Amino acid sequence: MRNVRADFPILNQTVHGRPLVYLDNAATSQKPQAVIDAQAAYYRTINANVHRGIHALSEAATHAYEEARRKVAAFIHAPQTEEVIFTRNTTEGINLVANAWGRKFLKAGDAVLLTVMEHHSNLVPWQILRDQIGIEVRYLPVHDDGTLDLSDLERRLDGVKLVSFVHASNVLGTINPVRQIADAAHAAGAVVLVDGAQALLHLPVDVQALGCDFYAFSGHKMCGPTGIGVLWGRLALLEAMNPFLGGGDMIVKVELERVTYAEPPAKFEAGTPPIAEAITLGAAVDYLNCVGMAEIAAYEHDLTAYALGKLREVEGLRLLGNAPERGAVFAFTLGNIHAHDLSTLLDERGIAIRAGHHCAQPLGKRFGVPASARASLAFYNQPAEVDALIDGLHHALEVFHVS
Ligand code: C6P
Repeated sequence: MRNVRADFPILNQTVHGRPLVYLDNAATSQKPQAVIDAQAAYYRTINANVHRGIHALSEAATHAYEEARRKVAAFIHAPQTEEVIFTRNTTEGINLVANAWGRKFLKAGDAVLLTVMEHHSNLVPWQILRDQIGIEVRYLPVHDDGTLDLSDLERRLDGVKLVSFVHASNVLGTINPVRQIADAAHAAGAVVLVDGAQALLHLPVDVQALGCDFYAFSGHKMCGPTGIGVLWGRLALLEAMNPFLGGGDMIVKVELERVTYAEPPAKFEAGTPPIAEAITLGAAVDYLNCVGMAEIAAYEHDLTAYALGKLREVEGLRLLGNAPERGAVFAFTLGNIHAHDLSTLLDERGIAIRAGHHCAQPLGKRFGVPASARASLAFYNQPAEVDALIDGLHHALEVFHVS
């Protein structure tokens, strides 16, 4: 893993005169040179619109775009390539399900089950449906250690049509038991959507083994570019759903009186798609395959253990969540130092972390912490960067005279 660092040119710089220590990977990941090159190569050589022109460039762009879809499908072990829909990001994937599935199959009084550890992107779309069509929104509680409270799952599933929850928490680091929840949800007749935003960079993901029906994620959080995401869904569900956005490329025939929609995935990709971004996401998948997801997971497992040990030694540090199954995401408070002050002090040392509510305000409320600091690691981080963070935290304690 020491060698992979050289693949990321952005990491080789100083910030405020110090070597950059980038520990904000849950917000967005950095991009290897191969990915940066892939986007430039697309624009340099085959830039054209897809699925439209009968000319060499358009055919090359269409081929590369569809090849990217095949790469993504293989990466997540999707049974069929047509089940991979390109979106803008995780948020759009969840909104797609809420609108195209939810508005067709949910009616007033139907329940959806979420959890208290969701990112706003998996809360607000359902709250909009609650406010607009009268569905009930329920929440699985979270234990003090940051695991989901599944003790009453069967009862909570009564009357539930859809269960939607995060694979890996962007605050607690918790990795949820997707299969267990999906099996229980299916036994209760519910459809299962998983928010995989924080998983793809860190774990091998197999949607068939997870047993879910939909899985949403973002390209920018897995070494790919911004502006591209993926919604995977079981073909039968995608076929039964309403379209999401209407326009070009998602139709077979348009007459003034009627319209015939295309089959998935085209049905959900109205308008000119993010072509360069999708192709570049394909390059990110190639890169991650090359490093190896199993190797990444093993490396991060050790790095997580190292970081946890060091963080626990810092006096006055309160870590949010302590789940046995967890990733390298550490949200914490330090004495009574405000997270924003902490982040500013660390930034002066070239250390990038996130501070605030991390777009999970109900979770912050659950832990009585409206704002926390968060360090999130990736496979290109090293133990020495954890040490730099720990030094920075001791410095903050001195500056704020916290003993
Ligand atoms: N979390 C973070 O700093 P988008 O913005 O659509 O690419 O991803 C949304 C999203 C959904 N679910 C989870 C679990 C997430 O962590 C995120 C994005 C970033 O934690 C930015 S708020």
